[in-house]
Amino acid sequence: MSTNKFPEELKSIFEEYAAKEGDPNQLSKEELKLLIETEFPSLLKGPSTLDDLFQELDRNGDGEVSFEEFQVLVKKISQ
Ligand SMILES: [Ca+2]
Ligand SMILES: [Ca+2]
Repeated sequence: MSTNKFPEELKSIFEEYAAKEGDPNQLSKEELKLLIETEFPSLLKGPSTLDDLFQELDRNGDGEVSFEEFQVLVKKISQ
Protein backbone atom coordinates (compact mmCIF):
# COMPACT_ATOMS: atom_id res chain seq x y z
CA MET A 1 0.00 0.00 0.00
CA SER A 2 1.45 3.36 -0.91
CA THR A 3 0.59 6.92 -0.11
CA ASN A 4 1.77 10.28 -1.26
CA LYS A 5 1.14 11.87 2.13
CA PHE A 6 4.18 13.30 3.91
CA PRO A 7 4.86 12.71 7.61
CA GLU A 8 4.01 16.33 8.47
CA GLU A 9 0.68 15.87 6.76
CA LEU A 10 0.00 12.73 8.78
CA LYS A 11 0.73 14.66 11.98
CA SER A 12 -1.74 17.37 11.06
CA ILE A 13 -4.31 14.75 10.11
CA PHE A 14 -3.81 13.07 13.49
CA GLU A 15 -4.17 16.41 15.29
CA GLU A 16 -7.24 17.38 13.32
CA TYR A 17 -9.13 14.17 14.18
CA ALA A 18 -7.78 13.78 17.73
CA ALA A 19 -9.16 17.23 18.62
CA LYS A 20 -12.75 16.34 17.72
CA GLU A 21 -13.73 14.98 21.16
CA GLY A 22 -12.28 14.25 24.59
CA ASP A 23 -8.49 14.42 24.86
CA PRO A 24 -7.12 16.51 21.96
CA ASN A 25 -3.89 14.48 21.93
CA GLN A 26 -5.57 11.06 21.71
CA LEU A 27 -7.75 9.41 19.11
CA SER A 28 -10.83 7.71 20.48
CA LYS A 29 -12.21 4.78 18.51
CA GLU A 30 -14.82 7.06 16.98
CA GLU A 31 -12.16 9.56 15.93
CA LEU A 32 -9.99 6.80 14.48
CA LYS A 33 -12.97 5.49 12.54
CA LEU A 34 -13.62 8.93 11.06
CA LEU A 35 -9.94 9.41 10.23
CA ILE A 36 -9.63 6.04 8.49
CA GLU A 37 -12.92 6.27 6.63
CA THR A 38 -12.14 9.78 5.40
CA GLU A 39 -8.39 9.67 4.76
CA PHE A 40 -7.46 6.01 4.27
CA PRO A 41 -10.56 4.05 3.27
CA SER A 42 -8.38 1.53 1.42
CA LEU A 43 -7.09 0.26 4.80
CA LEU A 44 -10.51 -1.22 5.49
CA LYS A 45 -10.72 -3.07 2.21
CA GLY A 46 -8.39 -5.80 3.44
CA PRO A 47 -9.24 -8.50 5.97
CA SER A 48 -8.81 -6.20 8.96
CA THR A 49 -11.81 -4.43 10.42
CA LEU A 50 -11.73 -1.16 12.30
CA ASP A 51 -11.91 -3.13 15.57
CA ASP A 52 -8.81 -5.13 14.64
CA LEU A 53 -6.98 -2.00 13.62
CA PHE A 54 -7.90 -0.16 16.80
CA GLN A 55 -6.76 -3.07 18.99
CA GLU A 56 -3.53 -3.29 17.06
CA LEU A 57 -2.82 0.41 17.48
CA ASP A 58 -3.85 0.77 21.13
CA ARG A 59 -0.75 -0.89 22.55
CA ASN A 60 -1.28 0.15 26.16
CA GLY A 61 -4.97 -0.71 26.09
CA ASP A 62 -6.26 2.59 27.44
CA GLY A 63 -8.97 2.80 24.80
CA GLU A 64 -7.32 5.69 22.96
CA VAL A 65 -4.62 5.97 20.33
CA SER A 66 -1.78 8.40 21.07
CA PHE A 67 0.39 9.93 18.37
CA GLU A 68 3.11 7.46 19.30
CA GLU A 69 0.72 4.52 18.86
CA PHE A 70 -0.49 6.07 15.63
CA GLN A 71 3.01 5.54 14.17
CA VAL A 72 2.13 1.88 13.61
CA LEU A 73 -0.58 3.02 11.24
CA VAL A 74 1.77 5.49 9.59
CA LYS A 75 4.14 2.61 8.86
CA LYS A 76 1.31 0.53 7.45
CA ILE A 77 0.23 3.37 5.20
CA SER A 78 3.73 4.06 3.92
CA GLN A 79 4.52 0.43 3.09
CA1 LIG B 1 -9.72 12.92 21.07
CA1 LIG C 1 -3.40 3.84 23.91
